[in-house]
Amino acid sequence: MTQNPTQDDTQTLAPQPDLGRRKFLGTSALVGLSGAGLTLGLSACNKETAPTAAAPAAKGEATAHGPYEVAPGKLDDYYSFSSGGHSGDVRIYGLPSGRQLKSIPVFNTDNLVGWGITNESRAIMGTKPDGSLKYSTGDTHHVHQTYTDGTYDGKYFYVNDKIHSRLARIRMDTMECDRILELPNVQGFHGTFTDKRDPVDASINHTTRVFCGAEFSTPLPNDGRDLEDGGKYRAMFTCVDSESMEPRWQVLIDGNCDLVATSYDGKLAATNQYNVENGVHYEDMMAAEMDACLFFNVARIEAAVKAGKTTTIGSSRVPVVDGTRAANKDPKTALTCYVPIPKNPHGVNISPDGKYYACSGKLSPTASVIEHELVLKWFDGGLENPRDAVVAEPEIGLGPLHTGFDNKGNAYTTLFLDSQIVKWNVEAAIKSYQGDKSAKPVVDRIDVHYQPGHGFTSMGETKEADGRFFLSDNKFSKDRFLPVGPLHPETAQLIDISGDKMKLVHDHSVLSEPHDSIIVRRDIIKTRQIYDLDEFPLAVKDAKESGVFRNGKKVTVKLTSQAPSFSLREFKVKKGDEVTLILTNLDKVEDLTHGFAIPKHDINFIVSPQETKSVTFIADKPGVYWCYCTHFCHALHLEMRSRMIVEA
Ligand code: RUQ
Ligand code: CUA
Ligand code: CA
Repeated sequence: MTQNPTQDDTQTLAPQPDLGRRKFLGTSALVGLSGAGLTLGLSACNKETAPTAAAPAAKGEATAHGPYEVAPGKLDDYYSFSSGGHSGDVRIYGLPSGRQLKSIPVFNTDNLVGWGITNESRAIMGTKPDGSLKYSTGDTHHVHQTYTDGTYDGKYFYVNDKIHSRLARIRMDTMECDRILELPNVQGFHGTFTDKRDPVDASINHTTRVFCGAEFSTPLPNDGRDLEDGGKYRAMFTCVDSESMEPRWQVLIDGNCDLVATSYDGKLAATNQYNVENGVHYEDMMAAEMDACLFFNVARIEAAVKAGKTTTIGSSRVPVVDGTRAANKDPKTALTCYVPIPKNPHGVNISPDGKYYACSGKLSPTASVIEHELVLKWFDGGLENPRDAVVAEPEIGLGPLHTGFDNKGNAYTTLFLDSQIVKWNVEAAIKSYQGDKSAKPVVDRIDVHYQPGHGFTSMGETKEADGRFFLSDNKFSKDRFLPVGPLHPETAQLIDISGDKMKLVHDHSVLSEPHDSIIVRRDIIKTRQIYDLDEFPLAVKDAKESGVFRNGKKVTVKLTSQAPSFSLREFKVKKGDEVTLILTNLDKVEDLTHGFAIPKHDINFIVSPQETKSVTFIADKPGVYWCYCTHFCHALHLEMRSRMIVEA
């Protein structure tokens, strides 16, 4: 293999596939998609049937690795923050290396750090009256960071839980979840996006809202009424305050929400809708030839909320405005605009210049390009038909899902069924739509392995899109890694998009099941390596404060850690005591984390430098229990223990 990636020929421009032959899968072809669609999906893995791409690319050969290698001791150029799907966590990777750096527990419980075990994490996750966790499962799909001036500011990022309709916030200085909110009256909270500025107040040029789209419709309120009457099921779009993490308002809509995008001027939020039919069964959801991309006029909605044109649902106090078609017929007062899009679209992404939304067809081989200014024009009464906001609809391949952008006007869309990434030029697509036969929207294609879901460009969801890398998160890895049993890892494939032709750089395995990711320049992220004792109300600030403090059956044990010992060599409690143990790590040295495990009491957590955590448990078994440091910290790590004596 050549050492010079520019001489590598694996990325030969593929012939344009015969889209006419496979054009616009008709409804009849799609009935029974669960069978046919899956067959289509998997058959695209077969080399015999895989369309396009010259032979070397079909083999999935990477270009020479050298120029992209992150040598020992060198740091990656980018962070990638990636949702972990139904693992319930979020992962951090370095790019271009693909090295996994961290898993941040969010909706899952985690032994490594004690998430779901410590009192502090349980308070964030939420508990039932009996003290047990309200939920211990979650499904993270979409991650989006806070913005200032149209680019990332490194403050927070947010991730959704589709199972229980929760939004979590992760602070980026410590890379830990600090808040979780459960949205009222919605199910299947799927797409989410931070806003980029305020639509009205020009001085607010940073994120203050997080938008949340509900994919599933339910009776409202969902308290046992209208169980069988699918016609009464409704979905809502929710706006959450990014600081207080309280819901600000909700919009009752027709159809459903899927992915969410926000405009750079703060005026619009968008969601693609694959179920304008409001069908309960999937055949119904595929009935219409056109679904929609739904736009929300943020300023008008907030004015309506202020004016009290709202209702509430069930016991929720969150104001709800009416965004249905029937209530929004006059564009000049409308809160919502439904732009028709073929067919069961998936994914809506805004270009870094803020001008265009790309909404992929999924069951149509097209991407629809919607011009931002034309949607605003419709809201001003200057555009008769919302469909006229569509300025291009190039045929790009089968099963288009998500689109990333570079800094040169090109879009990169994942093609699930074709197992490809297609590069297409937005302006060429617009010209072609206007009838210019010489305009060729599709510029390049590259095979990926296999069936990509999301794809992301470096900094591509900011105005600082840099056009260096595209990451394809693939849903099937099949033969790309050593076999590890029936459950395969997923593949992430890094593609160099800096030249005319895309170049596969490498595969890295990712644990199931990543969904979305953002690729962030490393200089934006400023983390802390050491906590501040004062952040923790319970901190044991001096080893001399250690001890056992009894209040009836409730006992508080305070101790500190300093390598290689805990401040209490032993502590005594009585059988049946409710013990709250508070541990502060007084070590100040970077990377000097201690662990604390209590055998037979299911306690295990860590404390990083200057951090305090607490746990509460019942000491219900008389005996001696060697509490020990679980996290390798010192030459005498094994000796770092404390003896819990439970007296009968
Ligand atoms: S969705 S594979 Cu959960 Cu992000 Cu499109
Ligand atoms: Cu402290 Cu290991
Ligand atoms: Ca549909």
